[in-house]
Amino acid sequence: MEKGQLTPDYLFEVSWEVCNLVGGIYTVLSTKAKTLQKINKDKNIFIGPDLWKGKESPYFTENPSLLKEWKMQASNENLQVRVGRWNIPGKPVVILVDFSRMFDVRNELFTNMWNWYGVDSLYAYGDYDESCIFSYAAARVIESLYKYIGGDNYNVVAHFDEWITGMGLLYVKHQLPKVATIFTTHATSIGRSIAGNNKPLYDYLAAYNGDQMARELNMVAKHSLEKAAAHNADCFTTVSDITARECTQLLERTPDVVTPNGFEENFVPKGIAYTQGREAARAKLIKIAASLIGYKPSKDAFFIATSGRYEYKNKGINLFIESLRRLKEQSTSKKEIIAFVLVPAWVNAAREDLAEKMNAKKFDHTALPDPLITHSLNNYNEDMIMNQLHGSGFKNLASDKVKIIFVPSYLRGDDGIVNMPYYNLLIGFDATAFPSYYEPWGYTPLESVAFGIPTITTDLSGFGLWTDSLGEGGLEAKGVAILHRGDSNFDEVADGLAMTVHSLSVKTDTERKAISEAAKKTAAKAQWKYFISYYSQAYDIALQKKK
Ligand code: 1S3
Repeated sequence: MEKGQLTPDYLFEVSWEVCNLVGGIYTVLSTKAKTLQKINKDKNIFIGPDLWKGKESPYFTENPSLLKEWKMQASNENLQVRVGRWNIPGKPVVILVDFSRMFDVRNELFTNMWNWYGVDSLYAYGDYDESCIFSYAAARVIESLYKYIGGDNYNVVAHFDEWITGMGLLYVKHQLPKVATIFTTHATSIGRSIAGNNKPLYDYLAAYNGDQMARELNMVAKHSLEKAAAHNADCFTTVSDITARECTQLLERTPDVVTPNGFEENFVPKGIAYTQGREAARAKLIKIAASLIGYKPSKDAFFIATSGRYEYKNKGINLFIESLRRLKEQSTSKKEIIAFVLVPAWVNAAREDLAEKMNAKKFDHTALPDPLITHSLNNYNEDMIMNQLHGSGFKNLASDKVKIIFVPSYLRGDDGIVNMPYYNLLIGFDATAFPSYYEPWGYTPLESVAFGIPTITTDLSGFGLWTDSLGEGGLEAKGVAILHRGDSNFDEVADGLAMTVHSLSVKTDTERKAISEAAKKTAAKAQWKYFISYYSQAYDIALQKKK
């Protein structure tokens, strides 16, 4: 720590993804927690939504004696909270707030936000109301706790992640002017929307006006909230340089610090546990493939995956499938490639015919009628991934050298087919690919290399650019292959990806192990014990403003 640097006595962090596994922000918070816990102990408090409303949650262990007195006060203030610990390394204190009975504050809250900060909620839709009420409830929790602990006597930091929690930040700023506020955006909502709507985000970035684009793309409410939070925070941060440029242009405030996302090595098994984990995962991959396709893949089949939130174009899911189609049609290699698309979609249920086959004692050599997917979907005919798989002619015939399997369920260990959490399955792959078009950081490739699985990503992802910044060397040196992606080179990237997958698939076991070690070394440089210093900087910047 630098001399004179201010540190928080109390640190509150508010996110929709506290004890709620939705996407990358969950990974940021849940891996960072252990390092923060070492520094701030139980004065580091996460606040998230109580989506289980009093019922048991797999992520949370309630502890009635934690903050017992305060809870009584909170209940008198009509705050419905549970206090306990998050079931992750570091076991940080968590307050879950049930905001479901607070919706009647909506009109007054939105009016205040307009009057105080010019946040325009008039044309809001979708998840906006729920997000804002949650963040308001979380801010009320901070207000109540602040008064309870005598917050005026301490350095108190309230940290808010993503536009979802923007109103919480603005409320705290208004009610508790001595609290140092931090706003971290993990994307700009308007940048993501420009990218997702097939408009060129990068070549024309300097010409976009965020407010005008928000009107054009019907994003005014989210954008105006995000912009107000960014402008009013004592410290504004984002997760990569590429997103920082977007913030400068579209939100018209340059982040004070870039806080890249780290990882925690203790999520990765070591030694024999690693080998056993990899074998178990591989056995599961083989079983799923064999049961769908009706024959056992060769022992040295090459398993590759993409994964993440269902953002079809931005996450490069379309590009992944297209590159495999090209490989299927062009490759003369004898190597069998089995690709998995691990992207949660609108799942109805685990397929019974598949579950039955997987559990049967004797292997049945017939392919299932649909050997492309593991769960039934509510919208099979409209699903973009399914449509692309069909349109690309994937049939998963025994004779096809490239096969592809869509696993549309969240992998939490209870999906009925995989029945393993994501990390337990990830460890069994030979490679992963995340050819994103829009990716502020990109945890999926970082997680992959942390598990020693080489990955392919693009120079439009924060993680890809960070890997580039580590110096010379590509896949062999870093375990990460970076494809150059721009606004208009889809075709070239699809070919590049197909070639990289091919070249990885024909590596010898020794070569593969060397790349796997290189991957782990890259991941080791992205541990929180290094990256936490960027957060310390952010806390300091915010607290200095309160002096
Ligand atoms: C965002 O989640 P996403 O998948 O919507 O935040 C993640 C954590 O900072 C980041 O890794 C990802 O690129 C962003 O897109």
